[in-house]
Amino acid sequence: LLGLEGKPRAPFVPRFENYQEVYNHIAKLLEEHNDYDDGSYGPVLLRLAWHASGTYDKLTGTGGSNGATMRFAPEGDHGANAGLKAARDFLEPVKAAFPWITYSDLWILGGVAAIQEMQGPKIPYRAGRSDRDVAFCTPDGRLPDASKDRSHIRAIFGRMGFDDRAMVALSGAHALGRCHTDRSGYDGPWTFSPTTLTNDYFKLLIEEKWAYKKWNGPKQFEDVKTKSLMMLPTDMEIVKDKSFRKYAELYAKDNDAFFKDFSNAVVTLFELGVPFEHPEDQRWVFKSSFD
Ligand code: ZEM
Repeated sequence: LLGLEGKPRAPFVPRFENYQEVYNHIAKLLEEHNDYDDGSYGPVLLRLAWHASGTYDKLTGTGGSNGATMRFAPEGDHGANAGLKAARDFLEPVKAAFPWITYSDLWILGGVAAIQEMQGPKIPYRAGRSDRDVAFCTPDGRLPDASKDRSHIRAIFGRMGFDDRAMVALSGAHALGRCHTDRSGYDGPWTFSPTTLTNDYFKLLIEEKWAYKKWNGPKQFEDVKTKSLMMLPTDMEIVKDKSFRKYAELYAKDNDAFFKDFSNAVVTLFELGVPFEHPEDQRWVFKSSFD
């Protein structure tokens, strides 16, 4: 490319400040569009980042957030991804305002902003994902099935490389958001504050009594006291399995321990399979809108 003087123009290499601008833009949109669901697009943005990342397979090195292949029909239409169009559409004006960012980096930055803006821990970030074409779509069935048991949870998250402790920490994301009958078939939120990240998911799992919900939908649990909260069969495994339960008890008692382990596990999740140029010790920490 030539500039006005006919000299080569230096290519635009975005820096931390540029990504912080994108973060700020997402934070502003989150604040403006507070009429969605329980008052925030935050939960569905986090779910988009998780489903982009959670397809990773450590044996073949396929899947993960590099590629943003959920843009394409085979992967976007997978049952597990139902409803995530809302999150992708939310980020479209951000892509238009900052065309230099890849969809792959943008979706993960959306997840980072969602967690931080919903008062969760800082999620250090590295840029460097590139968008790939439809040929890189992952096969269906790589994301967890909520109707299954502990062996399925361990198989799915083990395939990504996670241990029991990280699996439990990551599950704490279900403090946020809700199930939608027109997406997964399940119904309701896990906590009373679904737009603020807390360790309430673990507190409720351990302290409340849970019973099967009597309805025509898929098998799920409801709290006996208020019947207004829900747990998936996979959520209940977190307190039924001895090894999982140990960590759930720790996180229920100690929000700082939860935040620390959650942040570490999410950073790992969001980077699975990405061939970064930037070293691990040079991750960026974005300022939140309330910092
Ligand atoms: Zn979820 N998740 N998830 N999850 N998830 C839902 C919603 C959300 C499982 C699952 O089947 C479901 C992780 C792990 C697991 C979020 C984040 C993370 C829903 C409801 C289901 C059925 C979807 C709907 O109807 O809209 C299972 C089986 C999991 C593991 C065993 C991990 C890990 C997450 C992030 C780190 C979030 C934020 C939501 C709420 C989305 C929303 O729209 O409110």
